[in-house]
Amino acid sequence: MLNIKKLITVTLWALSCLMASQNSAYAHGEKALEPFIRMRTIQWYDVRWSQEQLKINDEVVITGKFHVAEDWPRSVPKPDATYLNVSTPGPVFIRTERYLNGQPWVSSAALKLGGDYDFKIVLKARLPGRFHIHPFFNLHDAGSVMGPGHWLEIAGDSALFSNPVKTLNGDVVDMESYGFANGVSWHVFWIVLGSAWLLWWVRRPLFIPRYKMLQAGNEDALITSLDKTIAKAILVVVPMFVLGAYAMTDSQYPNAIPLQAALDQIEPLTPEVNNGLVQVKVKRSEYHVPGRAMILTAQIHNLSDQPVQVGEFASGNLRFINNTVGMAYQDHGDPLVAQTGLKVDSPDPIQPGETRTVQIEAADSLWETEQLDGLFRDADSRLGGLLFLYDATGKRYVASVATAVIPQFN
Ligand SMILES: [Cu+2]
Repeated sequence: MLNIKKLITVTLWALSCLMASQNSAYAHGEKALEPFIRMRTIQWYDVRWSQEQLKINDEVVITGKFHVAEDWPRSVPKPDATYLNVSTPGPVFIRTERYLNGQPWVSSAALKLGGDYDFKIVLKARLPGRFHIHPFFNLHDAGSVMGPGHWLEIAGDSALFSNPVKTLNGDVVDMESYGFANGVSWHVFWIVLGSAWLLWWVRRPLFIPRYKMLQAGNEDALITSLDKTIAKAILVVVPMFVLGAYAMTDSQYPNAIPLQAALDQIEPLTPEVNNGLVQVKVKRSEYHVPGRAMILTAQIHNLSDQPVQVGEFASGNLRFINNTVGMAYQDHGDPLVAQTGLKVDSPDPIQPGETRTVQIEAADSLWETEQLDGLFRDADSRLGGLLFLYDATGKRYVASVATAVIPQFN
């Protein structure tokens, strides 16, 4: 008896610890994804939120760009069916619009390796609170790849939320309540019917007593003729009921279209990343474990007509900024931006026509806190990321780099 009490106490204590720890955890598992997937699949950049403080029914627009890495990991299925979604803690927003390369995007689409895309998502605030929101990609057979997150605050009364939609035949319906009673009654109907049928059988001898009765040749006592009659009645009545309800619905809504399952066809933009004007070849990269620094030895070939400088390195949603160039967009509230994290050993601008080999150092504890340093424990320890170069006029050149990483442990 004492042992059972002890067991219950320990279980309750463990449960309350678990709940307490969940209250203070904000992450959504994005750190758990293997670094090579975060760095070498969807490479997000220029992601912006139109506003942070909203009221119920207000809209927020998320815009951004991404490059689909050329060096897509071998072990990850190719992006033949992908869906851009928004990660939220529950239905706190509804998504009203979504575009890829300016084209309305409803279904899934295939992405091309090496392709450049821009997106726009419009969300409408539904429930009050403070939420961390990420755009993210669902990749068929591979899982999800999170984009950069942002805190949004919604104020107001959730009862004021409305979601009117105009149907194809011109009716305006409120999606918050439309068909709700019908949906609930069908669920209740099936739950009651299913539970009743289950209870009908559960009240009989089960498992071992049943086995014993079978062994003793008493199987006739286990299934009565009433059971058989009820089973036959269900077999006839349930399909008739379903078909009847289907026929009624069909006559009530004659112009219904099925849920669409085709893929959208959307072509990449004209190349924005690796457009050939500034070419970057990474010859060697080392990760210094104690210094938490990635050091890239890169050959930069400037084919543009202006001198260029390395301004930023972005990888797996981390951004390392070279503040001596200071051209990169700086979101000071974003904890994943290392404002002074990037250094170049020869800081002079690379002249038009010049080819120079430079050492680029991206150093910050973010490598460790975001668990990207687990890279060299992977069987596929290759780094991927975007290198941003700027000329004096502010024009930007982006290069997608991919290279094997050698760890330096001391
Ligand atoms: Cu988040």
